[in-house]
Amino acid sequence: MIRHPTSLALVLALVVLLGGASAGFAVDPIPIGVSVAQTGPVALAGQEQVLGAQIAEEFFNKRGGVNGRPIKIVFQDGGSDEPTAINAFQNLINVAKVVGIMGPSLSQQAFAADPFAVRAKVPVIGPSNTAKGIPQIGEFVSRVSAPVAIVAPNAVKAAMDINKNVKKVAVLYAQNDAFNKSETETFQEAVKNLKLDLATVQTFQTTDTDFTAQVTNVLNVKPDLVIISGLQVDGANLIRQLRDLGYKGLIVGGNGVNTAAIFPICKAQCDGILIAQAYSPAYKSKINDEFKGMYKDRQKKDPPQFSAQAFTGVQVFVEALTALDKKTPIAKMDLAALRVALNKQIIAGSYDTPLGEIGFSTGPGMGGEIVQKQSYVAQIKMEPDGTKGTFVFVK
Ligand code: 1QQ
Repeated sequence: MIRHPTSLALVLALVVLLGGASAGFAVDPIPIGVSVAQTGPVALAGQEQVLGAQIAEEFFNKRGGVNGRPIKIVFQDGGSDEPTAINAFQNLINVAKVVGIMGPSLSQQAFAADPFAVRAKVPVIGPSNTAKGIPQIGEFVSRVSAPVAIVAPNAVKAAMDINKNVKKVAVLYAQNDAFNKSETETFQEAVKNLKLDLATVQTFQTTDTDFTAQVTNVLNVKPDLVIISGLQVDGANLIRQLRDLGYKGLIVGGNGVNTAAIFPICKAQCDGILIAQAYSPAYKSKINDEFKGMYKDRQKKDPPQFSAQAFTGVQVFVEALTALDKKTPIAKMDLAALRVALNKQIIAGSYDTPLGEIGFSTGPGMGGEIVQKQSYVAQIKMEPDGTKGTFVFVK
């Protein structure tokens, strides 16, 4: 028997709280973590990923979310380095209690942060991790970003189509970054396979700002083609200095410079750079048209690859959750079981996305690699005054 009025109030409050919590669980939004570079130099690409994820959240919630239950994207800045990405992952896993994480931006960060999710049995979808070995980090890691080995050689072939006399090639890469080391391996292999002459290989750091020594060595071999693997800021500065010091031939850039956010750095000198693409705005499908429309409403231009891949990562979570919920109502599952079942469902599914119809490889130690048919090459076209530019698709 409760006599004291405060005890009664306490019990009532408890009843309301518990009742509310259990009723709320089924209708509360499903938290999906997104940890990409919102700060630091990689935010040049990360801001495009944030936008892609926000558009996906709005798009799929308008469509009814997960069988009527909305999703909520929980953003946690992954920064541009490994410690920030690791912190963000731990926060999303332990504090925000997300069902899964899309992120981080860099392969370099993924090799450091993904193991924390693997140990906690939390599904991770890489939105832009293209280095060799990402899905092999562990059973809970997949990616919607086609690996460099599949995408990058297309840009070298495109350069040879444009200049049939390409023979001598100079390669430069950032040696302190996992993605760039992986990408340059692919580029150098492509150069050899295409019977071109790899005249020099120059290295730099993603933190470098002065590339005079490397550019001088490149100019000395008189290359017909220069291939660069760097991140956004270093890559764009290197391109600018190559042109400043007199290089006039073709340039192939890697995924690191695959964003219009480099335009303010290399300005008119960004013109002509060839970059392989895992997404084309011209891809014909209903969902791509819808995604493109929503992106254009906001940005007044076609969506870039990083936004399309981020949209796709969220889409995979939503559609896998929807399929899982139809088999086993997820509101009745505890979080640990849900995360494990969700990971299985992600890998098992196939998805009609802005990137095309995609799926994932399966098998022991092989799971989680994206299976995607489409790949393209774009060439940057700048206005002569260097203020504006576009990606023109050439393949
Ligand atoms: C990687 C990449 C970067 C260029 C993404 C921003 O492809 O780190 O794998």
